Amino acid sequence: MSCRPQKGLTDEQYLAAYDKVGTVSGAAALLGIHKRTFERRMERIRAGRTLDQTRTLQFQQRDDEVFKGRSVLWNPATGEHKLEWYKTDRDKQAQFEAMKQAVQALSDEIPAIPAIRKPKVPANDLLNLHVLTDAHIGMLAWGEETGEDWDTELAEELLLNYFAAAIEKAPQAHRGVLAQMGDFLHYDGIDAVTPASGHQLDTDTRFAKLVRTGIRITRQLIEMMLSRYVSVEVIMAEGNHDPVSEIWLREQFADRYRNQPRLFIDQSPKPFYSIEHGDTSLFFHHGHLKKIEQIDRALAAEFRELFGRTKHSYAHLGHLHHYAGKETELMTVEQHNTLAARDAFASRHMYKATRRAKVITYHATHGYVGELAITPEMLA
Ligand SMILES: [Mn+2]
Repeated sequence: MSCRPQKGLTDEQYLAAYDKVGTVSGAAALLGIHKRTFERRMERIRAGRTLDQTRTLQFQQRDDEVFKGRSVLWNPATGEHKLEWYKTDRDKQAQFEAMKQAVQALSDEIPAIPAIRKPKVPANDLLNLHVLTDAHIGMLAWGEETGEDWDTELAEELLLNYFAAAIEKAPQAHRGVLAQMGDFLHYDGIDAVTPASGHQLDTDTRFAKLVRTGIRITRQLIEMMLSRYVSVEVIMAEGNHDPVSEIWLREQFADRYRNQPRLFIDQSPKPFYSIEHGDTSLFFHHGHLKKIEQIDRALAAEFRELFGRTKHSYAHLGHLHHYAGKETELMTVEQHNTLAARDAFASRHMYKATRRAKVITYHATHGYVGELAITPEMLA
């Protein structure tokens, strides 16, 4: 129950109190009101927006109140109305609606991720697959020891330069797939070790910084994809260096871009992934659980239906950093190079591989139709 009208204080009373005491807090205390209430009212008075009338004359029902009745106290001798009570109750539904509106208003203030303008690509049957595997961001390689330098900063610079060039030079395709095929981050937690075997890893950074860098790079790659392709799919495959990080990367980006209808982020927690493009199917696996010799059968079994309804199938692996390709009776399998430099471990064991990344173009009906390869030297 509420009693209206309130016996509100007049502008005159505010000004008098201030004149008398000389400070805002003193005047507020004198009137028995909160200091902030006093300040707000003084602002109104200075702006010429008096509350005198509205305060004393009007009963205003709030949005979430229901008017229930009115009581009047009057003098039986003179018939004069002395006081009026307006009885209200909170309407549950209206209260809920008001709350919903408040929440809505709050979220209106959170800047939405600006929609990336849809590129004008004539409809065609092409899909560009951007393969990016074993970036090993966070790894430290010292050129004198390994032949080439690598650290977090170099990784970020090279990946973004590479990707800008690849996006620009790749043929026009309606559909784009970013296959980030694992070991994107060199280590997976506070300790710089491989999660499965605990091998000590060489790193130049702190994990929190690595997380931030990984997110920043991925966001830019995705946005470049969206600016180039009408429809974009992103795979972030678990690697043996970053099985946990790939989970939060996938989940975080799926949530961040939940209102992007042109973008699909594969959130599958299984270490095998697929894309269907007309009669063409593409499969992905980091390469730590199945090797190139067994991967075709494993994928045909895992994706039995998709494999069965498509005519051309291609499997993509990373993990070993060197190139291998073969065609089996089931599918064409490729193991991909990386853009990253070798670490001391690889260099001491004389693992040698070309640094390279590719964009492979597939046709919905004809399968593989071409590719673009870029090495770090080409970007220098
Ligand atoms: Mn690996």
